[in-house]
Amino acid sequence: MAAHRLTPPTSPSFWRSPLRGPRLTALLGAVLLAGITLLFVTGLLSYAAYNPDLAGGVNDKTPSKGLLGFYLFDWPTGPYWLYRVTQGLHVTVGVALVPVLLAKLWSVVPKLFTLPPARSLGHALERLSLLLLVGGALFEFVTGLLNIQLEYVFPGSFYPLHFYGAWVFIGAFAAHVALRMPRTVRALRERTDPTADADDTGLVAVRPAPPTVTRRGALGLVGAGSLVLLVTTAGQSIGGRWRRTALLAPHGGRDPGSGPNGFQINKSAAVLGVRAQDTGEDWRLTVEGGGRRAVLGRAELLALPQHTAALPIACVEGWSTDDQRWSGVPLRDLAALVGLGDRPPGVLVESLQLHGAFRRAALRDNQVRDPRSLLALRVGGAELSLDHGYPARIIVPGAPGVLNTKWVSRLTFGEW
Ligand SMILES: Nc1nc2c(c(=O)[nH]1)N[C@H]1C(S)=C(S)[C@@H](COP(=O)(O)O)O[C@H]1N2
Ligand SMILES: [Mo]
Repeated sequence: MAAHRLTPPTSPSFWRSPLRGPRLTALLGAVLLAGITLLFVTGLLSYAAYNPDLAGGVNDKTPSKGLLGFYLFDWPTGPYWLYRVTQGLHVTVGVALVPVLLAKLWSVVPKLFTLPPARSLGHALERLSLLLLVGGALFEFVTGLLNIQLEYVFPGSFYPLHFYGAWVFIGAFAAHVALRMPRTVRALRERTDPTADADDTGLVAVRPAPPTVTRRGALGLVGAGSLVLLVTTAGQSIGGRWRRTALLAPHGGRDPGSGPNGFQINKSAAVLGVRAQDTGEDWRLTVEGGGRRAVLGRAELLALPQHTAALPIACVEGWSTDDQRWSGVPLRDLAALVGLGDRPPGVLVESLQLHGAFRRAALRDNQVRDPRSLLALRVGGAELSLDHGYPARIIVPGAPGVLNTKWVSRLTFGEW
């Protein structure tokens, strides 16, 4: 026995679990192939939804995204729950895949220690790509999880990190899938693993320990772990009665109080430096564009025709409010006040808050033109509460929550 303890991890006989083998790795790999593809697509959608190309980096500060921005398109305003679904999927599936990712890494960890480090140039390149693959996966999952758990630990810089990381990771991932697909398909077709002698993958233990759990049992444990994460996360975006199952949701599960303003608050007025004197009687909205300017108080805004739209706020963190009945002045009506009523352009929205990352946001012309896009003054039939953006906040259908600027002080219409 003493001799076994001295076996280094670089020796094949160090790794003794009888569970490892091409079939386990292939099954986990197939789940990850489907899941990570979904994460990549919903991630790209999320990025496009930010209007990252507008206003020279108001919404997105990613330096020189260059070619990587090639696929960007104008994010639509309908269906009004669009971002709620795409981002809810991104975050929920990402969280639920964590046990699968860990199990997959565990299933191939002996390969990390294989000696010699490189048998040939081809082998060296392959191992380098695996470094990008594993490093990229860990990086994307860790930055994503930190962002949803810790309320933007990296204000502004999360997006470039997660964005560039995604492209590096997906490149290595595509190469890995292409290289391993034939062997994976074969492993999935075979009913039993080859014996260690015939093992061409180096995954099967040469000196297996007695089994403590069957392979099916181990997969069941991973699946159960994913299911628990799924059920305790999904409620924050599905909402309604499911919200109560969102035990893991850091923000969506918090008690927001009751009444018309009783829904999630991520950042309060106090935290962001919204001063009482700036939201009181003296508050004015400045509307600019087309060389004209209008300045309105809250009573004047309330005297304009009011429209109502039932819309959720869906945050990049994956949580979402239920639909709320917002009412206020359509953005296109405000554009008309400065003579841009026919085909209104986009708008730059500014908040009166003193601190925090999201003091400005740029909306595209299609968002301004949608009659459900409002400068909201009321919600659920009541005044907006201070924490929900009193005296006035933006609400736009289908868009990420971050574009729904609170405590608006200025709207500048123009081709952003
Ligand atoms: N002025 C201002 N508006 C803002 C924010 C902010 O930090 N400042 N946060 C945005 C984000 S990220 C979201 S998801 C929505 C909802 O945030 P809340 O829950 O803090 O109201 O408001 C948006 N509007
Ligand atoms: Mo958000």
